[in-house]
Amino acid sequence: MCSGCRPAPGRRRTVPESRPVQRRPLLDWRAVAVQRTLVLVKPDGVQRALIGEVIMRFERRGLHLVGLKLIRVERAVAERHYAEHAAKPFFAGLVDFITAAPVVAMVWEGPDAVAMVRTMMGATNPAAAAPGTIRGDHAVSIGTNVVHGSDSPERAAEELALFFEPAELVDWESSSARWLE
Ligand code: DAT
Ligand code: MG
Repeated sequence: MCSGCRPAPGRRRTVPESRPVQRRPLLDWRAVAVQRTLVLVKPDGVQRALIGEVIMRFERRGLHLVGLKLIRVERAVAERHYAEHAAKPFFAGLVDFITAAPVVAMVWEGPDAVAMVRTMMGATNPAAAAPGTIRGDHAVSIGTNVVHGSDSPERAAEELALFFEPAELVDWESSSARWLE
């Protein structure tokens, strides 16, 4: 022990008593629902090396990642996923596109996560996608628009079940969680 570190004679160092970790939020204003939403980095995003770019945006925003995998989307899954567009003229091309090469499927969790992800993705029409959004920064075509995000909590629940087994979703607590609440 160095001489400067030595306690003065007759004095004892006191160690603060350990206290249980508090799990209360720092601020108690949470009123919005915590949601989970499905995000896909589409084949064009994977091919253009934008996987990290997409993940980084949601991660830095403070959303919580609970599922992640690189997959090829089977045709039957693609047809179910885009069933709402089955009657549209672009449907066949859309299914061809999403099954043409691997995608990254993710589940992100957070307050109002469904709407938050949609806002960060930007509009479907690239001309309307605001700069600063994923599509507004990285897409010029309505077809190849880098990302998919569920458009409602109900669709999010269906899409999660379509792309992930329950056991593939990981419950874990981020050490920064209480600084985001
Ligand atoms: P989003 O992906 O923003 O939820 P959507 O559900 O309306 O948009 O359409 C699904 C995808 O279909 C979209 O990401 C790109 C493609 N798509 C939509 N409208 C299209 C169009 N008019 N022509 C070609 N592709 C289109
Ligand atoms: Mg949609």
